[in-house]
Amino acid sequence: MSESLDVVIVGAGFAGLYLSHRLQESGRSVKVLEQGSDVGGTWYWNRYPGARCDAESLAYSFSFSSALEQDWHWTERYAAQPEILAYARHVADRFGLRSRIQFDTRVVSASWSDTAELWTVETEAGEIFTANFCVMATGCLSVPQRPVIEGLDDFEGNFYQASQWPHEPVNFNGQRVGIIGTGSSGIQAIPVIAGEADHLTVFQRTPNFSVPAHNGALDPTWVDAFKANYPAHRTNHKLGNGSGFGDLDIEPRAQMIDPILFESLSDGQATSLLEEAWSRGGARFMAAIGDTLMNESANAFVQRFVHAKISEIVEDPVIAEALSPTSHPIGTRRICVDSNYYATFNEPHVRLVNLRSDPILKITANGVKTESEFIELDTLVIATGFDAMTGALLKMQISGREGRSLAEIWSEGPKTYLGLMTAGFPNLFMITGPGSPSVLSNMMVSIEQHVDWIMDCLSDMETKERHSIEPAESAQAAWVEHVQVVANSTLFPQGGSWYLGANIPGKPRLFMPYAAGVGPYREICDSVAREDYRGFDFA
Ligand code: N01
Repeated sequence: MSESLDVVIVGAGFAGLYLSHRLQESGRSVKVLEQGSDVGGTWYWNRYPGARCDAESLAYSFSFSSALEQDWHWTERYAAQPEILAYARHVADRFGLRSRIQFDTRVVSASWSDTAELWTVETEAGEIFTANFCVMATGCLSVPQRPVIEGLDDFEGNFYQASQWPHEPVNFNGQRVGIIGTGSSGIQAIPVIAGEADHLTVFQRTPNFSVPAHNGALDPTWVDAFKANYPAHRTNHKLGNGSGFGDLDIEPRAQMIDPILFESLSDGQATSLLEEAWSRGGARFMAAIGDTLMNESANAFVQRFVHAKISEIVEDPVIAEALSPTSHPIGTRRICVDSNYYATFNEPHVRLVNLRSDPILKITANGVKTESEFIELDTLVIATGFDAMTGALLKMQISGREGRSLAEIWSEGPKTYLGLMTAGFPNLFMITGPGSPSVLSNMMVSIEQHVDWIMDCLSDMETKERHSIEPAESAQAAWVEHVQVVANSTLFPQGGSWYLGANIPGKPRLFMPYAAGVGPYREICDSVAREDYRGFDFA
């Protein structure tokens, strides 16, 4: 039996929630298929100790309902995973979204019929849904990457993957714990695990740059004053030339701030800007000097500043050096935001194993064998990242016109127009897809922008009696090239990061997110719509 709908959405994270709300409001029939047992997407799965957002709570939240933004009380500057999940649940309940969501449902395929002009979406259980439109709200970091390490499956102790953490509490008391992976997840988890475990061994292959969060409880007076200006702040976040994280001063700043360029600063001035940003905390550290991600000298200066900070915090100079990244410009791998990460290595029961000088040979039933020693463990945690941006899409069998598969068409890297659609796949939208600011932005800003754009597009199609939309090959090719040109004008491609697919063996190397900033990107999308959806073909 199949169910026929206007729109099928895959994924009930924040993107799926907001889109289903807008569709429901517009009177369209919609079904959301979600593989988890609840809403929340990334915040449903990533329950590892210390998991919290690296965007500030007042910015990492929906703006579409002023009643919601006024009513919801964030307790901390950077909300922890349980609070963000509670927020997602609140949104689902408040807007009556649950009745349209089918949980515990994994989509295995989506195929377009050229004759019926419909999508057929099939689940693992064999259920079939047909719809005029299919929207992939599948998240950018939703397919965990399991490292290829000999013997990983042989470990007989407790084993956890950060991005698939159990729902029951995990207790590390009295245990010898090992953790592999020092990206954002590992850097958040390590201080918290160290607080419980008898002994913690951190297996680090590549050190990452991390800045202090200076997290803490939010001051209700500050929150009230900020919320009094919420619309202006939101406009600022959406239209600014940065990543949409925005300023969190009480008085909203100008939207387009002229960046302070490195060459206009003396070393002393540059250092004071960095000191101020370091003591304020958070990822906005990267914006202290406006061309840090464009100018190698600026970047090297900022790197040296952070190396000096690591040396100040970490007592053992050998460990400080091992923790200091030298393989990539700062910010070209996602900057981490931590609470006591570097200081954790001063604890006598915490050890760093530098896998560059002492690689893992294999994992055995009871520990990790490196080139120089055997480390016995009761518990092993892996925080080894994701098949980012394309992983969830390519895990499904998606086929478009003439049965051509997305995997085949993207075999040399993802090709999209605006990160919203792919040529040959009519009526298939992606939210925060490759080619849009996506993972380089505040996801809430980008999700709302994509959903609003899609809703306007659907209404326009209805008015003009158009049944299908897809990008023209030429517009798509020009966009793919533009995304690369923008990326190549920055230092990002030097990062060797998951932004490029570099963490997955065999994955094509292509810089996937659009690096020009959320404001300029929004302006492009809006101008495309104003010009009768320039670059799209309709049937
Ligand atoms: O994953 P990562 P993540 N042997 O890919 C190591 C978002 N996020 O889950 O660099 C040994 O960054 C790997 O080493 P290397 C955020 O956007 C946000 O931490 O490949 N080590 C690296 O150290 C973030 O960027 C938040 O040499 C191996 C680590 O595993 C993104 O998710 C919180 C290995 C993977 O780091 C991904 O972060 C968490 C091997 N075989 C995540 N394979 C917040 O909002 C991999 N590694 C704060």
